[in-house]
Amino acid sequence: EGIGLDFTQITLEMEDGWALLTINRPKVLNALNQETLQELERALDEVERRKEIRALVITGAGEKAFVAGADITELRRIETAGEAERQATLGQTLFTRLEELPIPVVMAVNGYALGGGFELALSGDILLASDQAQFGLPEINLGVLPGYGGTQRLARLAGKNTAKYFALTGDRMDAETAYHLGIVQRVVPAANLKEEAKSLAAKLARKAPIAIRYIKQVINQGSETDLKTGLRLEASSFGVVFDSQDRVEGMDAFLEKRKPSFRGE
Ligand code: CO8
Repeated sequence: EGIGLDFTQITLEMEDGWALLTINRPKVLNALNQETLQELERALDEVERRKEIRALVITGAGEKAFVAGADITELRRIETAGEAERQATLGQTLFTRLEELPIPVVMAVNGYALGGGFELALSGDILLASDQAQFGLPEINLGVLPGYGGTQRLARLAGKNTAKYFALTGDRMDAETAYHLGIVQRVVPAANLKEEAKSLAAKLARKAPIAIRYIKQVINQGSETDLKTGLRLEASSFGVVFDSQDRVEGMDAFLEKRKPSFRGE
């Protein structure tokens, strides 16, 4: 089922309890222009509005690319430093919103994830990569730097000097390397990527939504604080989640030797 049918740069489809968002500009390797970012924003509005959506998968159209970065044709037309800063901030805000979405976001990286495309992938919760995927921050080769969070998220995820290496050289890494650096959680043959993403999203969609939301939040916020603050956050969230009906259901189901049915209450 297609939802948000007036999109022209992306598609948003409702699956069984989860949604599939595809960046759909294959002729330019799904490069992100302003219109695409605006549609992404609207897609997130829709995803948050529809409570039946319990996981989101993001991928790129076509065989070759996930997203090959910001649209360089548009980038070239930016005239002032102020406008460049404004656009970087807009993109960052959108990717942070994605990162903070109360449902899990699976990035199904089906090919090139470069520049803004790598930065988009880095704002997801779980990265599945095709064995054909390539990651990189080639902004340096354009005489600029990553502007949608790449310098920050890659350094936090893979370490400072790993981030420096890739941002300074513009070198690309393959999926296997990204896996070993802890950037990607699983590498699968290209032909299986869709199926893998589908079954992962379906699995996540069956979990208890409140617990899912707090797990994401506690790990995200906790990784930005000291251990003691993070532990307090974990304990208080544990208390909040313990108050849910789904907690009763989960534990009863275990004791009654049946599958739980979580309702997000
Ligand atoms: N923007 C615009 N067009 C693109 C982009 C892009 N990022 N990437 C590819 N295309 C276009 C090509 O121009 C080409 O168009 P045409 O058919 O009209 O010639 C078409 O897509 C197919 O691409 P190629 O022919 O180049 O395909 P190849 O297989 O030869 O190469 C590559 C694939 C290696 C992925 C190559 O296309 C490439 O290097 N692309 C650019 C990658 C890049 O530099 N990305 C970083 C962009 S900058 C960025 O992301 C900054 C983010 C932060 C911005 C913050 C402020 C706004």
